Amino acid sequence: MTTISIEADPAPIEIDLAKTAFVIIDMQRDFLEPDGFGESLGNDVSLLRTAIAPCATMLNWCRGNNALVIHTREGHRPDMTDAPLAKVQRGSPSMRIGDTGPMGRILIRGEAGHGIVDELAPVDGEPVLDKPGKGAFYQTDLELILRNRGIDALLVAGVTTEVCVHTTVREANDRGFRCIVLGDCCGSYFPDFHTTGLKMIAAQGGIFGWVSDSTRFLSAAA
Ligand code: C5J
Repeated sequence: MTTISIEADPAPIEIDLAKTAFVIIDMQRDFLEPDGFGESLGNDVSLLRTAIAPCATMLNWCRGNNALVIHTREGHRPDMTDAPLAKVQRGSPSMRIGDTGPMGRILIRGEAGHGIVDELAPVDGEPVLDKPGKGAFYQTDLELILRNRGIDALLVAGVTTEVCVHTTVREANDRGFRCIVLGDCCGSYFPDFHTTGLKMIAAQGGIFGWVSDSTRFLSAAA
């Protein structure tokens, strides 16, 4: 057991590193790469790409210290039988899930855009969860994996802060996992949503969890 205390908002938090997993949400080409789906919708992907380097540093630490790393990808089966109509019909008719975008069919498993960016590519032994929804617990075996490994705290990273990161943190919090969201490892196309999204997690005494960053985590773990 190695217990560390991480500086965080609203207060420092103690975690046992043996019971902690690093969960990286949806760092997929379609959201992060120039020429991806996100950029084709007019978004500035550089706002998300700032999260890549801190995530890579965290990955490196986790791999060197035998910490559980879990990657998620948002997307659907090629026949889209797992995609609710209400989700598919959202947005502009020319840019919907399953349509052909700059890197293949949008949010469809197996397409180039659905893959995780090269800088954060999963390695053997790191579970990769394909999720049909925004939350990483919905219709996946994430909870089973975490319980089987005795995990009680999550270091959470990924995109976007206010959508899939937030949904996952809320789901995890309701299941009794303590979430420490690493703000510099997250990103949003809307800077004010990123800032407010992080504030919402730590507000009211940490209503959904704690907010810290990779620097504060790494200095606690050193
Ligand atoms: C994620 C989205 N990953 N914004 N998806 O946040 O649709």
